[in-house]
Amino acid sequence: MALLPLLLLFLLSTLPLSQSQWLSLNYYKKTCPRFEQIMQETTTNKQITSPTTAAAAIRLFFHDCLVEGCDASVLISSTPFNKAERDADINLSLPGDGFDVVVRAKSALELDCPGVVSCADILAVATRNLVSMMGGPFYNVPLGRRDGLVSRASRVEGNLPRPTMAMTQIIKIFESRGFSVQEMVALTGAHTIGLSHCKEFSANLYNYSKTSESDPAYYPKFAEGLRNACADYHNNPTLSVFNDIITPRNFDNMYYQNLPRGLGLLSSDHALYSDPRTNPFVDLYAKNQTAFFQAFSQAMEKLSLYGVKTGRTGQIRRRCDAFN
Ligand code: HEM
Ligand SMILES: *[C@@H]1O[C@H](CO)[C@@H](O)[C@H](O)[C@H]1NC(C)=O
Ligand SMILES: *[C@@H]1O[C@H](CO)[C@@H](O)[C@H](O)[C@H]1NC(C)=O
Ligand SMILES: CC(=O)N[C@H]1CO[C@H](CO)[C@@H](O)[C@@H]1O
Repeated sequence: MALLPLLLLFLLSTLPLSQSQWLSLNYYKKTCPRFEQIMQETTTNKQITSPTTAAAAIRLFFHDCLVEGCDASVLISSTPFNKAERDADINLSLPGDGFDVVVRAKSALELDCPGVVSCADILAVATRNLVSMMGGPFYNVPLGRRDGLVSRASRVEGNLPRPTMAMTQIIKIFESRGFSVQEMVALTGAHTIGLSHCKEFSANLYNYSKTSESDPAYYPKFAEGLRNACADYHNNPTLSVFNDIITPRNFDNMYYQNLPRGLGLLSSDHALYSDPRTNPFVDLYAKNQTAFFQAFSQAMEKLSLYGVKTGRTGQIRRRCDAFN
């Protein structure tokens, strides 16, 4: 009698086989034993020669995962027949170093174990390695993602957060993918490193309102510094500013400490502090870096499993920028 419910439970638990059950930490142990070592060497060398790589790769990974899942769809180049994800307007600023670290790792891995390692796994592990190289936490990245078969610029808009979006809309983008407000706040702590181009926040600097040249959410001296730094941004669109001006090269919790001081850069950064739904988590992570690192690790591992392709829904690309 007690067997029946047990059997049912067993059947139910095997039915909706979640994708992440296909993944495992030692997925390449037999097929590509030097995977971890090659990834470590490639990410370290690349970061030492190009220190902007870490931030570039983290943002690239985030954009990859939110559109079609973590399946390297963002790495595909456009063809005359398909305008790919990376050529959506929002990517204009996805920096080359993020793509390059993946290409380098793929080349090295193809020499060692051809046709085995997916570009999606490479991007996920490169991101993890670079986070911890910058002083951030180390977290597990289960492996076995396959590379996606779809990459379309038209699927990008609305699926990625923009600094000008209302907090309700940003929260919706994350919640519709199963990420809580707290997880969203923790993930956005990635703005503790990297850059933003002036055009992303210039509307808050110049002619902000009738009564104020810049957004009063900025500490006045910081606003003045930003206005100077970005003065020529119309002529020079490459002008950019550190997301965390206090410790731009350390992965720490300074991003959250900056926000109450008016040292946030993007409007969405300011909103994270001013919105009552997100403010308690900003407060928590500003006070306690351990709590931030734990939350960031868990949320990044969860993000790395989002929309993962397995079996026939994906392939192992020969080149990361083209479907086979
Ligand atoms: C809450 C919503 C978010 C918004 C509105 C947002 C928006 C932006 C914008 C506009 C930039 C500047 C891009 C540029 O000018 O080059 C940026 C940079 C960056 N973002 Fe976000 N972001 C968000 C969340 C995230 C998340 C969740 C992550 C990662 C887990 C992330 C990682 C990064 C990184 C690392 C950079 C620096 C890139 C570099 O230096 O090349 N962001 N973000
Ligand atoms: C600010 O706005 C005013 C009126 O709308 C305009 O005349 C002026 O050129 C603007 N200044 C800048 C720096 O954009
Ligand atoms: C900081 O957070 C960690 C992890 O959540 C917790 O164990 C620790 O007690 C917190 N420290 C303080 C001072 O609140
Ligand atoms: C790096 C990159 O691919 N940038 C592209 C992003 O989108 C714009 C507009 O579609 C393209 O012109 C860029 O080349």
